[in-house]
Amino acid sequence: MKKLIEALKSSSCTVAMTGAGISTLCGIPDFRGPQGLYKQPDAERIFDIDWFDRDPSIYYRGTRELVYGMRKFKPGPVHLALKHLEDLGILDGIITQNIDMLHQKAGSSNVWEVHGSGLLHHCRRCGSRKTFDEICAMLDAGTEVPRCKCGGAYKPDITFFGEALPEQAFAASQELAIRAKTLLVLGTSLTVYPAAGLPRLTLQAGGKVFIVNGQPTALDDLAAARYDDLQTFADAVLAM
Ligand code: CNA
Repeated sequence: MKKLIEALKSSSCTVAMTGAGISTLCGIPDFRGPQGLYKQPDAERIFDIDWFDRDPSIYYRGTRELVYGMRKFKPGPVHLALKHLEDLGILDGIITQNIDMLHQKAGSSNVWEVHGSGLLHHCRRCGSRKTFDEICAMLDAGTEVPRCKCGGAYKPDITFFGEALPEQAFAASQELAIRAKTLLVLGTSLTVYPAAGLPRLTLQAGGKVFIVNGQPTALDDLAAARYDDLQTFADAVLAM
């Protein structure tokens, strides 16, 4: 990790782009890793907007633990390492594909959620709004699918497959990726577009990309360096 740590010390603008892999260290399964959700049959339907509109119970059954059990998860070593980099004045921002809100729980301040989060839910029929806690209360009371008075199902403001990304978060992420002299790509398979295209913006603008991921990614050949182990990355950063 020496090359990466040296780059962090000398970089004038550093940005992290994170994926589900960093939260496996907190006990939250990812999609495509060795123990990922996609090993289960029909898992691809859980975050699919067409399936949600057809049968929202697929989403609510599939995410009891992942989204609504999230209250029990705590930030892991990579979340803490990124907060540490911010405290050192080294990290300018975080682009996350994660929906678990753990960067905010770790205390990081400039976090852009390119796939949204479950903090708010909206009715698919009339657009009325409920908070995460209100939806949790409905689920805790035994509701299978939280519904609005109008009968529509509440959907989290998480970007499902088939939906557009939140405009403001994506625009801010593009800007950060272009400004970054060093982009840390952490725990993502880089397969979900358009977010997966962000590191190419850094490269095109002359910045360097460092990848830490347990499995190969399509960008490995263009990276300044790549490493497998997120825990080793976190340990090296926390020792700075
Ligand atoms: P992904 O496609 O599941 O990829 C995760 C990557 O992380 C895989 O390539 C793994 O090999 C790697 N990985 C997992 N654990 C480790 C580890 N301990 N050390 C090193 N590498 C590891 O997930 P992406 O984030 O790339 O895909 C984007 C999706 C996943 C987004 O839309 C997310 O919303 C969605 N997701 C988020 C969460 C979460 O918020 N925690 C959980 C599951 C899925």
